Amino acid sequence: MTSSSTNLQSLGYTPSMARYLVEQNLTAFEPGRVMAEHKERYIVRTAAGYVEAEITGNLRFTAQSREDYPAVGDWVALMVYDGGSALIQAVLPRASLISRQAVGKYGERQVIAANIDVAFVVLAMDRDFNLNRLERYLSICYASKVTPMVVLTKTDLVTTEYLAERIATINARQAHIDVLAVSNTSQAGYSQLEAVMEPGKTYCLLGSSGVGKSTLTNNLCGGTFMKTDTISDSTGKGRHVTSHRELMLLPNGAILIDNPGMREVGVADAGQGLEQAFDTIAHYAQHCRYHDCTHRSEKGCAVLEALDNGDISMAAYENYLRTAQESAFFESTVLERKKKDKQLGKLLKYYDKLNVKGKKNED
Ligand SMILES: Nc1nc2c(ncn2[C@@H]2O[C@H](COP(=O)(O)OP(=O)(O)OP(=O)(O)O)[C@@H](O)[C@H]2O)c(=O)[nH]1
Ligand SMILES: [Mg+2]
Ligand SMILES: [Zn+2]
Repeated sequence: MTSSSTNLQSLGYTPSMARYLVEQNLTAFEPGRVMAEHKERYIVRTAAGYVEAEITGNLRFTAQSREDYPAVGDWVALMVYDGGSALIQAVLPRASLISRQAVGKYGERQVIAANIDVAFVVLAMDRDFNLNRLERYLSICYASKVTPMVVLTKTDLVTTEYLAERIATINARQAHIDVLAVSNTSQAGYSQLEAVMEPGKTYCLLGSSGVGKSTLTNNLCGGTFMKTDTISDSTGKGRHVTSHRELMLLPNGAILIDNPGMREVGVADAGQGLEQAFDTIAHYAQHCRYHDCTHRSEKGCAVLEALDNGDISMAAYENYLRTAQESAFFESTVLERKKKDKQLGKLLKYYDKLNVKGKKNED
């Protein structure tokens, strides 16, 4: 274990977590927060310092999916051994968990980070700006019970008028979202950004590759912790500079998680998150004639009526339908898998019985 002691509260530790350890008879273990993960090895920060840990065999055995494994931002109970190795015994209950549809694996989730208070959805002003993508991020955040905030970067590359026009475009489609604008070059807008960050609260950066998440992280940290890179204009795609997630305690007392850029923002089962991200549509949907209206062709559909009247934009409507369809597809894939697992379970039981019978016959 390395030195650099810290008090756990400054990392976001709460009294309810301490109570949980007592209730679960875990007081023999040390609490710590997962700072980084690499192939099932975790850097955990405890009151005494940093330690590299693995999970117990039992935790691995009982895990039903990726979500049961520790994620960056998780609080864990671990046993630290002499010599510095450590085993994670349990993952403490999470206040929130950001996950998305895993790229190329339908019905599976990829966990992004745990115990996040606010997600900064980062959009760069040069070429990254895309409202549909923003709404997908918002669906993910709301579904994860994380408050989203938009951070526009690279404002030094555009005029004040252009920036104002873009902010107005966001506000027109998303009335309730806070929008901040910064330049990582001039640090314009940093004071407003730092003003919203509270000590002991955890923030994470979501956004495409190259929008300036790590540059922002480094500037807020006051040093170079995350690698950043200049992506040449012609080959803007296909290069991800950040390859892992990392949690950092900032000088202002807030906690920040930098993430690798996302090329695909796939929503898993967004559920209520969808209604929050598309709140205008959800508002009209309450007045549809049919309770299970799909807002595509039904008579008495208040959403289609609002679309006709221009109260809902075609772009928002289309993005809503696409995102809702994706969410429904995720749910049906999960259900199908559960059904198959159940069938397989029954089959296994059947073979077990045969086996028992077979053994009896041998006696
Ligand atoms: N002009 C300008 N350039 C910026 C700004 N922020 C970041 N950059 C540049 O954009 C490039 C990419 O920045 P990164 O911070 O590495 O981007 P990232 O979002 O961390 O990218 P990934 O790690 O791949 O997800 C670097 O060359 C930065 O110098 C900004 O506000 N203005
Ligand atoms: Mg990065
Ligand atoms: Zn409808």
